[in-house]
Amino acid sequence: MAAMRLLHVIIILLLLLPAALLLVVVTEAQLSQGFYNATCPNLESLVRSAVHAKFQQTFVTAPATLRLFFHDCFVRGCDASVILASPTNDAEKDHPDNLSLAGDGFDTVIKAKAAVDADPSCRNKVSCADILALATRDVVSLSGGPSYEVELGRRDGRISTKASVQRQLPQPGFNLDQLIQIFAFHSLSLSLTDILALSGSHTLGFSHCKQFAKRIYRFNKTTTIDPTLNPSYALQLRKMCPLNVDPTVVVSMDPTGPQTFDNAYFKNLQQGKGLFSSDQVLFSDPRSRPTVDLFAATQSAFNDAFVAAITKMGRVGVLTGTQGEIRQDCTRVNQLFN
Ligand code: HEM
Ligand SMILES: *[C@@H]1O[C@H](CO)[C@@H](O)[C@H](O)[C@H]1NC(C)=O
Ligand SMILES: *[C@@H]1O[C@H](CO)[C@@H](O)[C@H](O)[C@H]1NC(C)=O
Ligand SMILES: CC(=O)N[C@H]1CO[C@H](CO)[C@@H](O)[C@@H]1O
Repeated sequence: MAAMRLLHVIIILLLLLPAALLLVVVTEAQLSQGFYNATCPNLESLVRSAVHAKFQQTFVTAPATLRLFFHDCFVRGCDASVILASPTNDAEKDHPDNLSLAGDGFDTVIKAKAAVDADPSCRNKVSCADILALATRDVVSLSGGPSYEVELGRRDGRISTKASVQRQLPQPGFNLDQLIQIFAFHSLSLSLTDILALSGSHTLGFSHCKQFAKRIYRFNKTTTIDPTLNPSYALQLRKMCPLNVDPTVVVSMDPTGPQTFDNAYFKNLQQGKGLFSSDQVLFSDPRSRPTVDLFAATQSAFNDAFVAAITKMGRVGVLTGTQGEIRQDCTRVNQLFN
């Protein structure tokens, strides 16, 4: 009889075990808004003033930081691995895709980290990954976009490889199926609405000519200009990006202005003025066109979707708890003996 009862208890425990394990995994992976409330109560204002100072020096701070956060999250998760420098030029930032990563994004994080660490209560307590997430929120709102609460508690990664960049970032020539696939690949399966809202980031910043040269010079064997491109916009682009243009030349991704975070991106798509195929396809494809129309018509619908999507993106592959480390210098992993 006692043996039977013991068996029952064991069976019940075995049944509960997976649920208990799941709970541990789930709680471990969670970020929270008040994560540093006790350890670094002034964190948000310290980051905000450092970012603001940098933004006043150069507007490029905004697009550079926003894109840096995207690249960080998409390659190995939001763990600031994109900021690590490699003595052998073999880190994520050494991949050719980094040409777009203007140095000002890196500099923003480094300056904000210095401001945070200058406060004795915060010193070496806040991850570079969280500082990048906060700085991203700040540049979006400084550029006229929405302001939002940022979830915190990320830890910094110790690994950064050039090779990991290749398959993880979307390319400007992607069609909708390829975009859906690569965004879904990132564990939290970012939805089609998330893809649209995050692509709205292309309301800010610049692109090098080579990213879309194919669309204006040699679309395919029989067609020179991509027929989904507005013809007068195509000619404008050819003027700004003549053949054999200096590879450092950049053009605004939003022809109505690269400095304001607004829904102009979606209005541009309606007029055939999406700079990349991966932008224009969001309007050409009937699956996403209704959402483009909604975001073009209603700024607040775009803002709300953007906040939801960037919050989701900020959870991709994060290290939490005792994983990773709190990097002391954002550009290098902590030395074990120092
Ligand atoms: C949907 C797939 C995406 C593709 C194919 C893509 C591709 C690109 C490319 C090729 C550039 C220009 C790089 C250069 O030549 O300088 C660029 C710029 C930029 N992207 Fe994206 N991107 C995508 C999604 C995103 C997302 C999700 C974000 C942010 C959440 C983002 C933010 C930016 C920003 C802000 C810039 C301007 C950078 C600057 O001016 O320094 N992009 N993107
Ligand atoms: C952290 O502090 C903020 C601002 O004081 C407050 O709104 C929030 O509720 C706090 N969160 C936690 C989890 O303590
Ligand atoms: C080139 O693109 C045009 C426009 O999309 C299309 O009609 C044509 O069939 C394509 N030609 C080739 C050879 O792929
Ligand atoms: C900001 C940054 O790290 N840029 C590097 C990008 O990659 C090229 C080589 O592909 C380096 O020369 C840049 O320094």
